[in-house]
Amino acid sequence: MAETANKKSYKKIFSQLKDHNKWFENSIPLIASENVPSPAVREAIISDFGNRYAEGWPGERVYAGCIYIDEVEFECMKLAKKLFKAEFADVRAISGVVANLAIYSAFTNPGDVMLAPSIPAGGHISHGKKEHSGTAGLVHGLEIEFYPFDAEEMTIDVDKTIQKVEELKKLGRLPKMAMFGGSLFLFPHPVKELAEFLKGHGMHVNYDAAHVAGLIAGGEFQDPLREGADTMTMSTHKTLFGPQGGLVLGSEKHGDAIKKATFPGLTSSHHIHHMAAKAITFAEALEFGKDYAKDVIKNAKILAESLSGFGFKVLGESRGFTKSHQIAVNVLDYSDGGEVEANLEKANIIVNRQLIPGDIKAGRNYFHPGGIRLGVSEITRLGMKGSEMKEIASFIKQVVIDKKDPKKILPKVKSLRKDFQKVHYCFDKKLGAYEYVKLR
Ligand code: DSN
Repeated sequence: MAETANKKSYKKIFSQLKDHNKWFENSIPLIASENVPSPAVREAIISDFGNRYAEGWPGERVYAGCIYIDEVEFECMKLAKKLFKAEFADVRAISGVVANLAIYSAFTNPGDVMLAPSIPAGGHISHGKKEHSGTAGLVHGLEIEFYPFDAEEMTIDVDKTIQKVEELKKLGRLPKMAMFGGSLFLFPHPVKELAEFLKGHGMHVNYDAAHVAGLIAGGEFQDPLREGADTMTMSTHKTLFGPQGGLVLGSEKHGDAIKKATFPGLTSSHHIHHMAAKAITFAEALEFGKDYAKDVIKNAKILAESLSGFGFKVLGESRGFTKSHQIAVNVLDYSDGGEVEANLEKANIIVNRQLIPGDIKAGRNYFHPGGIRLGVSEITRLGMKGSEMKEIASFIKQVVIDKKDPKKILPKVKSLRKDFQKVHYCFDKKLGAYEYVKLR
């Protein structure tokens, strides 16, 4: 009998899934918001937990069948609290965006003003205005005021923020929430310097640690909950090397509002297989996170210095380029971020184009911004160190500055990748980082 169109689609999907894994086995993945999970995390993700509902809080579910799920979720919360030294953890947000929405819902009302970083200054779409379809504006009806940003220092300007808040107060637009953190995140944000002032003006201070959660957990970035943030949100799959998901942390007094916002407010299923995988991640981060965070920051610095040495305009130069997993490069001397992203991809070097300070004023847009963003979380996890960072910088230089045919760089990329096929900083390393698992 001839193969049906349905069967053809079915087979094609599997062959594309396999091709994707093969491609990543032979690539240099530098997307700063991504990472590769451990084999243990992958095992939890395919468990039967993913087929169940467990609405509510562990021990108070609205479904039967949750005996083991409850035990894992209690353990997950315990590990999250230990990892981030937090009194309260809600591990149910299914993403960083949902974690932020939980905070907006718990501590603000539609129409309130929120202070947040703009996108070219590193803000995330979930902090954004309604007219940009940002979650805060579009979904929760918040009005957004941007922090003044110091493009030289690549961080929020403290003095100008204080002035801006005073001005907003006079205009009757005092924010109810201040959001720190974001997506382009090279240096710690001034939480210590501003939290007391902002809270003194009645603001709830949240820190979005999506990008830097693994560095905070490893004790190698800033420590927002000690520096004055009321709550901290994050996704669990960037520098924190877990499954895609979210996490909300705070103190006991914030617990009730966060719990209600998360369920029934924002989740029905909280993707319980991912919850179990988060628990595994927290245990691995407690065990290996310090070394990992140190190595990530070291690698980022070496990659940034090497790129700068080749003549690239790496942002944050006056402060040593980066204190996180990220590097931002202004590529306007060569073309634009969109073209650079596409050319590097042809050499299996995966980066993303990036709006950088000054882009919007200069009329550049997200498709053709002035920069690219690189992150070393994933290649560090694969065991790469300083000499590989230097080699990668040279590949990027050959494609972008020397304008060599990316196809000529491709074999060099593949050859570099040969020795880096396992996940490090985890308990069990048997399965290859991108090894395809067939269950059929
Ligand atoms: N859009 C992602 C980033 O790359 O920062 C985060 O959600």
